Amino acid sequence: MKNFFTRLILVTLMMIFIGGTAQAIPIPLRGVVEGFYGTPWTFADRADIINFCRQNNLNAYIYAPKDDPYHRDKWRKPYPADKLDELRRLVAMAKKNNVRFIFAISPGLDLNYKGNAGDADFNTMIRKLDSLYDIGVRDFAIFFDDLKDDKGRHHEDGRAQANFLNAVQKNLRSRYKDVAPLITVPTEYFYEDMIKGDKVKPYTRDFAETLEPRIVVLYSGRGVVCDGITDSELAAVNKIFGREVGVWWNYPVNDYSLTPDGNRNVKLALGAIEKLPTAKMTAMLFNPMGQVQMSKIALATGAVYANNPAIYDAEQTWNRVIDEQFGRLAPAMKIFAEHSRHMENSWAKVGAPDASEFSAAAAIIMGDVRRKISADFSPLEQMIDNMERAADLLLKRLPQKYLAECQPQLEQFKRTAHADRIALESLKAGRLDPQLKILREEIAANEKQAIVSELAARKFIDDVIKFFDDKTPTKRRKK
Ligand code: LTM
Repeated sequence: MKNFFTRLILVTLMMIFIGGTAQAIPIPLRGVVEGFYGTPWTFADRADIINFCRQNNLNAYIYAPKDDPYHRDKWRKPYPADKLDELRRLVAMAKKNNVRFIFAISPGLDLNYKGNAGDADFNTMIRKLDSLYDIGVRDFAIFFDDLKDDKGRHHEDGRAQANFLNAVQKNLRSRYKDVAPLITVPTEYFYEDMIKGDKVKPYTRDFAETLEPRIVVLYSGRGVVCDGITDSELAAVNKIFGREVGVWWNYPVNDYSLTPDGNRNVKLALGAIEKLPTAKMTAMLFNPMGQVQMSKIALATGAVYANNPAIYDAEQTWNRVIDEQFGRLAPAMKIFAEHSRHMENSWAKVGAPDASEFSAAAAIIMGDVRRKISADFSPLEQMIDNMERAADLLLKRLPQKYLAECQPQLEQFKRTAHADRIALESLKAGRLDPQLKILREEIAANEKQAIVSELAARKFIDDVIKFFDDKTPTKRRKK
């Protein structure tokens, strides 16, 4: 009997859940942190993103552009009147849209903690934050990320930083009753940097022990840019800091997608937010790309996640938000975006693999031709047709506000699809079309502006060239 009742309760709970009547549990603080390197967003971009936050039930925007000098390099300097006025208008807009405008400052590059210089810096900080309080800001953040030297070391004192934060919070909250608890990012802001062996490193230990319990700590996961956060990873960091920490999530940010000559943002991160915790947490902030419009695919999926992590389905949400954002161009945008969602370099790895169906189909064909068995080229041929058509359509019909952010990548996508076709034709004919090497050079030259599908569609070109090169005696090979 007891068993029967237990099952009845379980089934009822499941029915409530499946019936969609289960209460969604949103992450309390959820939104966008403009925290990337490179040209900061414009006033219009920020106004647009505040509106986007409201539409997507995100309730926070953190102002933290690394390359706003008044935010970081010259944090002591007051904002000039015109900049302050822009901020005032954004704060008012955010308030109207029920979005918390969180003003962040990053003083760590040269902040003094001790003696007269320490007192002077503390007072300068309070004056600066007061100037933002006066234009309506009620939420403040002080960040200490990215303070490492060339050798990857930092010389920060966790206790001094935490004492500084505690004192700022005490000062603000003693004078202003309507200021929210501070938000911070420590210098060791990813798990692997907080731990040595099985011990918490001294900086993190001191910072965590000293920090006033209401101050909100954000961290970025196992690494700076990493492939998800599990509930147990989050729990381990909660334990270190003795509070529920929040997450600064580095997707879709692409400021680290650089070319050797220093071009930034060359690959677009157009995938879904994925692999994030379902356990209760206090804050989730997504760091976007400089390309504000193209960031909205990932950000909209992030909004769905943050509003109900327990039932979030990344793939389904990604399809839905692209339908909503691109209407009749959505099918083409999905084809393009699928080839531009994985971000990876020596220290970063995030986002679903690019075009996994393409890679799978290409791998089957390469396997067959290597084993000299007759290959079915049609699935890949169909995909390449679709890629070329999608690129043409988007280049022709995409509204200017999007094209301005993704034209080089679309053109590169078109080039890549065309080269894929020549590669496939070469395999079919059993001989390398000499055009293919020329096309590969063209793609390589354009990677200074745009990278697309480097581990899928572009890799296929390299694989095919290598396949023929391996068959050809070295003397007869053309470059
Ligand atoms: O992630 C954090 C906390 N800080 C910086 C960001 O400003 C930057 O945008 C990302 C991605 O490069 N990496 C960081 O370390």
